[in-house]
Amino acid sequence: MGTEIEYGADQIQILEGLEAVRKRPGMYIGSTSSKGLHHLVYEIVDNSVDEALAGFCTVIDVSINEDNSITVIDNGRGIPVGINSKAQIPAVEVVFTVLHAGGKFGGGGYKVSGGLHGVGASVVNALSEWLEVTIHQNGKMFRQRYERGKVMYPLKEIGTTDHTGTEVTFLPDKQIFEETVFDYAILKQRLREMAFLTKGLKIVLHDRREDPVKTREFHYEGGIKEYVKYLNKSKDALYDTIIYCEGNKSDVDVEVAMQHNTSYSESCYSFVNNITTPEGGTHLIGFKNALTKTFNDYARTNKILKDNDENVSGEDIREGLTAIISIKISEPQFEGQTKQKLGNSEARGAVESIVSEQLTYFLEQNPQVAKMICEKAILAQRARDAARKARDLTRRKTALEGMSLPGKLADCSDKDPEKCEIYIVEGDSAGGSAKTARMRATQAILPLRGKILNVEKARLEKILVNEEIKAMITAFGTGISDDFNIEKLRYHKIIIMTDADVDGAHISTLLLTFFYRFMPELIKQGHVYLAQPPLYKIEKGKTVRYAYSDEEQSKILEEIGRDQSIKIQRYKGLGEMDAEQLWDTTMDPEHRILLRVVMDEESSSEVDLTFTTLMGDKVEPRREFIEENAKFVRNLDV
Ligand code: TTJ
Repeated sequence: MGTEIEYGADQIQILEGLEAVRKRPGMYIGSTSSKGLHHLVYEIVDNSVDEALAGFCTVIDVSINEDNSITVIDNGRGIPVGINSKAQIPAVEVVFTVLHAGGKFGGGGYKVSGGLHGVGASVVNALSEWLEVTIHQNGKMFRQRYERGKVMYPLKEIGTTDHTGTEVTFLPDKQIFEETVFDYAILKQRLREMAFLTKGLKIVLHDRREDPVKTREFHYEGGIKEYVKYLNKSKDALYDTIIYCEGNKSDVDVEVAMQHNTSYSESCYSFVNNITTPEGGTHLIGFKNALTKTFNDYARTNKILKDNDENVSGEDIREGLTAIISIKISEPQFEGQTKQKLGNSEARGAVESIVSEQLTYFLEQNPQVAKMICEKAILAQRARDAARKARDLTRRKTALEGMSLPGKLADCSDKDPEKCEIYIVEGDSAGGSAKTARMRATQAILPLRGKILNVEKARLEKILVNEEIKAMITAFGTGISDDFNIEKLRYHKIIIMTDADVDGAHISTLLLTFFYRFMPELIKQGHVYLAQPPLYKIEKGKTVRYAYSDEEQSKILEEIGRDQSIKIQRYKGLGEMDAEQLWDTTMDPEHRILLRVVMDEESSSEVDLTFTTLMGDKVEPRREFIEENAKFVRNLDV
């Protein structure tokens, strides 16, 4: 005999609210792709992080269960079970069934919230086939279960307990999400970041689909200082200490950690209430202003900069800098294209004054470190001036000044960038076949001679004298680094076409390193692709089929029937294909396969670290990375 649930006006309004979420999930979690699926976890975990920020939770335990449901357990005070006066139902039921009820429980403190600004637990509930919450509070255990947001039974007492906390298990709804298999690596990256940003909080992640269960624990008493150390692990630090500033001003909690390394790239990551702000904003501006002013003042006072020397620029001071800027603010205003840029003006002043004051003190107490940073900045300034001169040589001058496109570029005739694509081809022979094979109107070919420079360890002025790099900069038309202007891009598709072997993969990696370090917008705006030449040519009598993977080869062999007459060729290089085959298999927009290179904003610090680990000087971190990721490699050419 089930319990008849009375549907009063409120209950109907609640169901309509959650129905709205199920009708347009993208409005609440951004998308129903893998990104939206993983957002569900962050929405739930954020509540426990709030409890940690309030000082009541020290451990959050996250499990990917065998059925791909997620369990989150914290040792906080437990969601209140008392009747909410307004809704006349238990507070916990409000949290899971009333839209946007995810606001702060019991007021005060900061609420961290997922990338979509805390749509709360009720959205997760609406988008789950089922969700169960168990609360340990006042020596008693309580439980409630929902299915697609509908209450299955009133909150009930189910036993006694010797601790407090909240446990939530939910199974994402296959009717909503295209993909309901969680990616351990995605959750690992974000949970590690949350632990770095919440010093002292222990977050444990279990993958119970594995046997034995795979478990990782993230616990950083040093918080963002340990984050900087982690991001610098594949680089050589310029000095041992991690510079750290923290304080509160105009109701803004400010935390900054930074350390220079010997590289030439800048890796500054900013966060608001644990949300990453890849477009920066007022907190990042305040940080940069404080840095530039403090170092120039110090350099002048200590005669490192002479009176007639010009100031070092912000970029010069931030060359080789790894920094985390993390603020907590009660009413964040997000702006920008993807609402990931902070607008609150009080944040700029708060960060600027706290960093200026504490950094000035640090430099005075650590003159050797201060001197090293100033000298590196002055070197960077000189290199930048030299680069400017060298760069002016690569900027396409008007026809009058004679600077034209690189000789070896076979340009396309159409001038509309939207329609045009440029193939960066490894080797002159493949370049020759590509020039013959191409569609002249919209396909340009730029052959590269062998391996290009590894820019991971090079400053701008060094790469600007490299012929292959200059040719690409001139052909793309965008300029480079802080001169870069995406509006001037001459081709909307930049297609890397290399041999399907280890050398080809290495050249692709070198090209991606160059694009990422000196023209990141090309990748961020989705202009970079990898051509996929076929791995096998399968002939049986007159029939010729091409396979792009081992799996596809087996499928084709099943289809056409295996027998002695079959001839299989494993392509080692583009040069083994004539122009017609190259066109049919790899360049014809009707049939070719292109892999678009994408970069997920949420893991930008991880992408940066990956490039450094793979392309940088240090061998040990690279070996570890390869060991940890070798299992994901496909079609390895042995
Ligand atoms: C907030 O302040 C009043 C007493 O209750 C506190 C509270 O609700 N703490 C809390 C909520 N701890 N953990 C949660 C929570 C945990 C998970 C996994 C999911 C949700 C929606 C909330």
